[in-house]
Amino acid sequence: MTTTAPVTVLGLGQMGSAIAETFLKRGHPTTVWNRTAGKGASLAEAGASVSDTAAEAVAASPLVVVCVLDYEAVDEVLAGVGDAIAGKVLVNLTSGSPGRARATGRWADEHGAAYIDGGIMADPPDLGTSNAFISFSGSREAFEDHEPTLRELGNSTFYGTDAGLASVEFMAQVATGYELLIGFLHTLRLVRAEGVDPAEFAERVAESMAVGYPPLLTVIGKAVRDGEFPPDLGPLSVQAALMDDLIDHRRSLGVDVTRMREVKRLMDERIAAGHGDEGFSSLFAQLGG
Ligand code: FVH
Repeated sequence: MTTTAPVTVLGLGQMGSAIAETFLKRGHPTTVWNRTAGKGASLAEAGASVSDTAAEAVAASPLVVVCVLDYEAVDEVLAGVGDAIAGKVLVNLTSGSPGRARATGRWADEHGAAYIDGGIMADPPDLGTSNAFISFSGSREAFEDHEPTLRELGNSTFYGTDAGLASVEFMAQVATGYELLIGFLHTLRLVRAEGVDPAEFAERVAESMAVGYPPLLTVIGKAVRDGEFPPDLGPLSVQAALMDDLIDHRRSLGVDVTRMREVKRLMDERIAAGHGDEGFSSLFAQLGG
């Protein structure tokens, strides 16, 4: 497979358009289709072939990338494609659950296509740059055959032949971000209520996180895998001593204390179980399962 292999892109929303644009810029003959006509105009000017139907677009290339809003949309698009997918490699970059990815993989299999699922962790303008991270899983053979083309989109990692694994990675990355960011938003209420500039505070947090969090995350991941918990962030017995003040401070300013209460409860439970010398990562053992 040369790096200028032909590609078809189904779905020309913000992300689908960025994908098609990236392929075009890197010299891949690119065929595009979108449910609503007209969205391919600027891509056509840049050299893309615009098809009237999804099935016609699929027929144009051995590699077919679909990136639409959700799995309801994927199902609709693929229903229109039908047997035209036979013999092709279908790469689905639409976000969704591992279960939906596996089901789409079975659909591809029943229709004679190889299936690769993917999760894009990037904003559309970052596609094709080193700021884009894409998880892939599914047919290893198809991934290896088309790896140079798929790598045009960004840093690409293949997670295994279970089609759901790319989505597991994507969902876990997205969830990590949301869990952290909702806590940050609540804390910005506290910061603002205390008369501190939220933008300046955010800059300071960005700096301290850039230094402290990468090694901490690595330590926590290893501790959870091995079931051995060092005193990361200090021993729980010391950390717990701050929790009442931390919760009271937030409550006094009308800031949400749900997550802080959870942290305190888990610390109390862990200490009561005789593990006060362990660190924050040891709260994992209190979460069950
Ligand atoms: N945009 C982003 O920042 C992110 C970042 C990380 C991952 N995603 C995922 O990418 C998928 C597509 O997102 P998008 O940003 O391209 O979304 P839109 O710009 O809203 O475009 C949606 C396209 O889906 C088409 N579509 C919707 N429903 C149907 C349907 N029933 N049948 C066929 N196509 C459908 C829509 O077509 P049209 O409305 O123009 O006719 C657009 O092409 C998504 O999974 C993100 O989570 C994006």
